[in-house]
Amino acid sequence: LSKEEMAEILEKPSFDKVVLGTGAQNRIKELFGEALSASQVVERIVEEVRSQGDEAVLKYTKVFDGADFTADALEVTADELESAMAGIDGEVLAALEAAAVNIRKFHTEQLPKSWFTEREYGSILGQKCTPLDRVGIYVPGGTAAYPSSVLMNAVPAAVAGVKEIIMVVPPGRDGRVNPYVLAAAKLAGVTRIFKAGGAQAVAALAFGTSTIPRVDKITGPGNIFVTLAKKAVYGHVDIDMLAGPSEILIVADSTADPRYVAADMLSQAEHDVLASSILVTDSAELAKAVSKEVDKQLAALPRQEIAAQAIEDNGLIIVTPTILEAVELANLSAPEHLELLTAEPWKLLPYIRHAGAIFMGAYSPEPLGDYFAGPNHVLPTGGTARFYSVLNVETFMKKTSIIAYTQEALAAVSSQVIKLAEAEGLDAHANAVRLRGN
Ligand code: HSO
Ligand code: ZN
Repeated sequence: LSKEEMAEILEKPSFDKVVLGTGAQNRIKELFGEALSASQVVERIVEEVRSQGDEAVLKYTKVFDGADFTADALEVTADELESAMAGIDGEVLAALEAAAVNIRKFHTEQLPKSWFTEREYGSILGQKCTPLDRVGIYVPGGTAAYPSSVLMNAVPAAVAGVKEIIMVVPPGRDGRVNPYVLAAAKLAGVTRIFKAGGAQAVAALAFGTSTIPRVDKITGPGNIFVTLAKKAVYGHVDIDMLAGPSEILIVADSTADPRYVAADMLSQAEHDVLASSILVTDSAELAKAVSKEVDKQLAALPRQEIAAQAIEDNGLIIVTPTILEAVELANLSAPEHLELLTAEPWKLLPYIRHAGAIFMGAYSPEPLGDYFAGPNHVLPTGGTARFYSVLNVETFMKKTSIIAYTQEALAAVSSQVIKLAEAEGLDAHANAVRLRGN
């Protein structure tokens, strides 16, 4: 196949082309009195929260989450946090703690340094790194309420030095939040937690309400409504990225164990019916064995319905003439997760240009990165690894330039600065330099 044909096969569904199911469409008609697209729904909710604050947040929390609150019950209390910590499985808590240690350690290595450099005549130039004041972390609800994602968002923010980390998470119908999510928030150093989700929570974080404070940046994954809401508020606040369904692409040669390949493909398939799992190999024999193995392992999975649908719709096995052509397809796909299950993965690494995270060799399965190794699991999807980075400490920081000239240093360049100002017709600019003499 040509490169263009391959690109078409590897193309992922775009988040702004998502067609809502008939159930959701009917619900929208019922709620808003007319048929609306997902982005129109989001636009309305964002505007309503912007103008009416808590009232709109509470209204949509009741409508979408089935939880009926007053504004003073939106925030998770210290008692609720304590009882969540006390009520969860001790071994899970210990594993979360160990994961948090690894994540903290890895992200501490990423801390950028402010720097200063000396130039002619005693002038100094520099770059100052500052954490954001207040950030908002979105955590999905329901079966996608992952404590690991709480750690992956909040720990880097804390390492960056962010003073206030505000978390939002949709409550269940009973008004409660998954206790493991609360425990992870406590471990990670989240400052305040609010029981709100969807576009209404994103809007509340972006514009602030009487109860929910306005933040400077919103990070974290969510469903299509959350993603569209982040897009809608971008510019009022910063956002991390527009995340879509999980993806894995495995480049494997004949030395790979088909059981490992199949298991790793299914690990992402079980996330979502829209997840994509792709194997690219130079071994036709491995391709056949993996195909068999996927069916076998799938049959034993509790989430087999979701995983089977994902494999059916977006599962692919591609056989290439050489392993370097397999790597080229990986670059074309720019997957969220790329596994190199080859005899010498380090030899392939220099050829990889586009991937969110790269997992090297047989003993670095993707779920190790999801939970424990330390690098972040909030990664670019949908081919956006071409231009987005993995969530990291600098996601929660910004850079400011420093310029410090001496009189002599300014005098040495003033005629040239004045020339440029004059060329742009900006005489006040020229004056500011001229006045200081030369
Ligand atoms: N693989 C997901 C993250 C995750 N996995 C959370 C398990 N829990 C991100 O692509
Ligand atoms: Zn995962």
